[in-house]
Amino acid sequence: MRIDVVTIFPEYLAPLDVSLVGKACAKGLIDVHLHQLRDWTYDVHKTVDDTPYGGGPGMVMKPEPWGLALDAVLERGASAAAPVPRMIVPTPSGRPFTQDLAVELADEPWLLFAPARYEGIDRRVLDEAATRMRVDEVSIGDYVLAGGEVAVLVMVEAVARLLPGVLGNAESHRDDSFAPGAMANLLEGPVYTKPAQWRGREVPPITVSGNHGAIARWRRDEALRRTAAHRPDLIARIDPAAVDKKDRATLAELGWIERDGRFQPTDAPVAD
Ligand code: JF5
Repeated sequence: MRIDVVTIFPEYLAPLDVSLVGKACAKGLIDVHLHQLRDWTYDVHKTVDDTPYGGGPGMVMKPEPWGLALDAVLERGASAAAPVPRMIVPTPSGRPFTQDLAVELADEPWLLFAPARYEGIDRRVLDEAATRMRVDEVSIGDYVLAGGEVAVLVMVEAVARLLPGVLGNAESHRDDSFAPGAMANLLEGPVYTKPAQWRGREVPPITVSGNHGAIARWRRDEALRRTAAHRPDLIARIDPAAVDKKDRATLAELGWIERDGRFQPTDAPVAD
């Protein structure tokens, strides 16, 4: 997979040389190209921002450097296997970045990230780019960053670990929270390793029982408990048909009962 990033802070993307993504690059599984947006400015100050039309606080990224940068990257990166990239623009007002979107992006041969600074990029840049390639504005969460670079790091790491050959067997991802499977859409419960006793604390005896059926059952209960505590929205999305008797009992103990075909808090008002 080829990944291009156009940014005024390429140094901010230095972590892409480290750890999992760094190793994937070293193995030739990912080919990262960082570009300095200011290389496509032609004034002495290398200006990339200007005041917003209509007034208001902050600055907006000027269209001309972005237009030239995108022209150059599209030309330089094009290959028979990947004639155009899929462009991703991080912004709090984008569509949510989810594991499903990471899986979709992991299937693309070429990604082009355009992280903004200031109040964002002149809209015409995205509108024109969208006539040449698929463009998605994507949010990594409901908070505001100083710029999109950190969001690019997040997305590249989430995508990279899904590429064939990036993860070793030991770190395989089939049991991830949000990955498809039996625990789909449940958060993972606690994990333990040796020593079995540490600072007077024992691991839960079930985890060393050797009873793999009972361990799987316990893990599922712990997953339900954590999900109910931290992400009640995910409990509300559980398909009641995917739930066994013990799940149902655990959910009831946690204050969730099935009503009108979905799980709801025991004390939720009754719909009429
Ligand atoms: C950005 C305008 C882009 O702050 C973010 C962000 C938050 N969640 N996902 C992305 O991106 C930087 C800030 C303001 C455009």
